[in-house]
Amino acid sequence: MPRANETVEATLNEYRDLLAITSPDPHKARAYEKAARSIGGWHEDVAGASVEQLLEIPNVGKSIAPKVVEFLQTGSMSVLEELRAQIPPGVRQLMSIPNVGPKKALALYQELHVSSVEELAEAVEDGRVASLKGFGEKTAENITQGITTMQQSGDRVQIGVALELAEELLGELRAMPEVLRSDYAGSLRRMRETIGDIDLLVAADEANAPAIMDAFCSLGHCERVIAHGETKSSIRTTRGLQVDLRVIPPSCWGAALQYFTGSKAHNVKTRELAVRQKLKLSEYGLFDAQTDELIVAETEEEVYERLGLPWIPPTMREDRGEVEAARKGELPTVVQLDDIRGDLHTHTDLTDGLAPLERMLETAAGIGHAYYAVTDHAPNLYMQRMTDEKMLAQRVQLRALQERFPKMTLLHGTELNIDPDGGVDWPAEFLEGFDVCVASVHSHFHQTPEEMTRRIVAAMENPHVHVIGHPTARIIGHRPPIDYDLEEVFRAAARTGTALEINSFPDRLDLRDEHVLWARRHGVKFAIDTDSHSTVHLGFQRFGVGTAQRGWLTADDVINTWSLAKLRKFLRKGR
Ligand code: DGT
Ligand code: CA
Ligand code: CA
Ligand code: ZN
Repeated sequence: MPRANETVEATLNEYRDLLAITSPDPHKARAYEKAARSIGGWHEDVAGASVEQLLEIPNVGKSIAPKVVEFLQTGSMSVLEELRAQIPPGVRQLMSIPNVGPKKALALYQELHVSSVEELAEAVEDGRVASLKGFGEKTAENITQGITTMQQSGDRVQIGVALELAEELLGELRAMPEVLRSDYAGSLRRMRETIGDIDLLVAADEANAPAIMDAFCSLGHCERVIAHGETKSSIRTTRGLQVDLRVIPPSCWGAALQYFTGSKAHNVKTRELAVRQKLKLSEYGLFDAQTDELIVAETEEEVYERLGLPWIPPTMREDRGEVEAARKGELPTVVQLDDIRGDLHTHTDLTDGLAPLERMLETAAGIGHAYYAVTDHAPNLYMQRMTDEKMLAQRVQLRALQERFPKMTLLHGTELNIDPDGGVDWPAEFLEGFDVCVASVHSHFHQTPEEMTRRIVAAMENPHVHVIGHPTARIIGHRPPIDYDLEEVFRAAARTGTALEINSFPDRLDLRDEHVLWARRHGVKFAIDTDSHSTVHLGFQRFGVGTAQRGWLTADDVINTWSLAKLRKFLRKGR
């Protein structure tokens, strides 16, 4: 079951958006935004919580708590219903376009009667937006850019959302005794960063297929049945994502899993390989092309083996040379979640994290980390109000907590801000005191590519900077990656011994898979970190590991799979 926290977060965020449109007081909307984030990241499930219990959550005050209780008890909030009646849903959709805020959304609706992304695109096209008071050519151009950024992600959803839904659906299907095996296939199994639709497979006796299909089409998640067949059905879920379910005989489970995992390009390669061996590969199995006799079908391993290949991890099946490498016996053994020994980028409530230090440490220890770095924000991110004194006090606190965590070495770090010239927040003497420093771009996103390249290379040349955090600063569907010379930066990372982060947050996944693959060829090392701002984020490492696998990384390429001794040597950075 999903936690109630997520639905409360989504509801408060909707209310926040509508308030931002209608209320002249921006603080009010911001208060709801903070509360939404806090509840989303709160460690306990808020289902059935009382006002008193909710008041324990940071940023949840006397005005918000009763509204959340109302929502938890009745499934809606009367104040939200009132605003929903005033503002059509399309206006809120406009706000999800990068570069369109609440004021612009309202003006577009009131002046031009625009209430959908499509209508806005038209209004930009025919010049109505540019001639609107307070808009102009430049704004219209920015809006076009925003629409493009949004459309590039299309109707695809983030992997985090899709995986959670797939696991829930599989949970329900697995409760049926007729279901012998089940799994998800498609882009989700390959761990692509966004998912077009979820592909579920169930192995069952043919006679039971109709009952399974009926059950699937009447699940609580189902908003609309798109197709209801005997062995294949598709539904649209309440969260707007399509799910395909196929029921297959247990005897050809492996062949079906291989086929429906894809990618299409990978399948073309494996089918060609079959043809060259006078075989035929389909979702039903691997057959003799002449006699049509079935050779293997039950497991993926058998299918690959009969093709003359080792089993290829799903995350590598993108036709990026994996079939050729496998044939030559040169497929790398990619990093696994179990290989990860620690996290080198995390926050606490000393800056913008939600949980206090101790709670983060308890959760990290529960995951089984051998080392764990706390890297709160440095002072140049002014909003966070960091000071030297606060940072040093946290270090004392962390050192004192060490004895409570005998199996996990606590590292004191910080997340520095790379300024426009490549400098960072503190001088060398102060940086010397940290065990690990992550450095990230948090401002001035629009420098020229030349300036940006110089900036990042300069940061890497700093002997106290160990990891570049979220190297392209993209937010999937919201902010495009910053533009610089990747080749130059990858070379400098290898030369200076600076790791590049694979930020595991599902809307970042930064560096992205293709760039990881590219950087790896330069001998760059990586850190798969969560950038956790709450205890629930500490589990995101699976997404970072998926991205690393898609970039063909081995455990040796990833510094936080190393022993502490080896890691410490890397962190000395030749000093
Ligand atoms: P998505 O849903 O856009 O995120 O990406 P996929 O890869 O999940 O694509 P999808 O759902 O259309 O199909 C799932 C897998 O099924 C796909 O990776 C390969 C296989 N498949 C589907 N249709 C075809 C087809 O027409 N030919 C071949 N060779 N494979 C197909
Ligand atoms: Ca799919
Ligand atoms: Ca599909
Ligand atoms: Zn961070």
